[in-house]
Amino acid sequence: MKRRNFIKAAGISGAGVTLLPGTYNLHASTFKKQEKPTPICIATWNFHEASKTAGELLYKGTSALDAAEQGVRVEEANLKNTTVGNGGAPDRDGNVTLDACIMSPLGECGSVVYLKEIEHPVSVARKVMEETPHVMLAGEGAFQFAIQQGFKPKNLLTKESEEDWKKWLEKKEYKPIINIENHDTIGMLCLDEKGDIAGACTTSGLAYKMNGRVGDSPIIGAGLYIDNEIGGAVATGMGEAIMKSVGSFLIVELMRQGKSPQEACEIAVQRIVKQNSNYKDFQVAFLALGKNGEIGSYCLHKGFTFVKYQDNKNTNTPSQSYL
Ligand code: SD4
Repeated sequence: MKRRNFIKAAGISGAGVTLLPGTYNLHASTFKKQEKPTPICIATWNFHEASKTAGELLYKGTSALDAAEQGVRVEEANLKNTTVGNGGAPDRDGNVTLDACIMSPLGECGSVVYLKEIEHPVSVARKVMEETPHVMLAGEGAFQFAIQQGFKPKNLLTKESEEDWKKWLEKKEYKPIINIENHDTIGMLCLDEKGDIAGACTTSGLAYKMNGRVGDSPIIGAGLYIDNEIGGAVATGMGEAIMKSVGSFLIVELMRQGKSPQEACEIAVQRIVKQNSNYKDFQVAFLALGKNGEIGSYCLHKGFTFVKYQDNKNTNTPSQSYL
């Protein structure tokens, strides 16, 4: 929806802001609900290999949880993806620090933040979920836990990423560019044969972020949320804006109230617009999947696409945008 229409629909005039709930003029869904959906994997951006890996597993009867973990691991290992796992862009001090989370159909979740030297943070997050009484482990503690669990440490800073970082250091200009850099976080939602939904999200975060910065991707409710009675949602883009809106949780709760996945994603983006006067300067995008197989996606700026694997094929779909 264009800003002008949104302002009209939301009852915003001049300095006075009166939000009229339920009056948004929202798009119809591109993907309709299905009577009995066959397994589906959807993922942010154009990660065909990752969605094919997860999708094929789903069609072999693998659980949504296993498929989501295996799917996002493809991007964690992909050296060409400089926003996830091995080969991820470092922070401004040269550290590659990874954030990831995973959530099961039972509502269990695990998360790691500021994890160094471990190629597959999503699998460490899963171990946190399954082997500890906690939800989130950070930094050195997360690393020690990973080592105890048998993960092998590895240098994740590739020669290319190091060269790019050194080039960046010449000017030290911190300005994430919409859809150009930092846009390859993978968030994935899987619906399996039994009709259960799980998801995972993994990233190295914003390139050249401050040392210690953590974004939305490992935060349950912000970067990812699953409620197996309703559906799931994942996010990508400027983590600070997504965290402020607890976007993925918001989407699932809107779906619980009867909004379609598409409507829910649009309302979440509109919430971010309302909360951030500088919304033109960054990208956010959401992806949602209902229990009935219905899909929604919406982003702030044009340029976000998502991939869906269903019935033996991948399709890539450009998302509708607010601007
Ligand atoms: C973050 N949301 O750390 C992540 C970045 C991202 O595609 O999604 N990039 O803020």
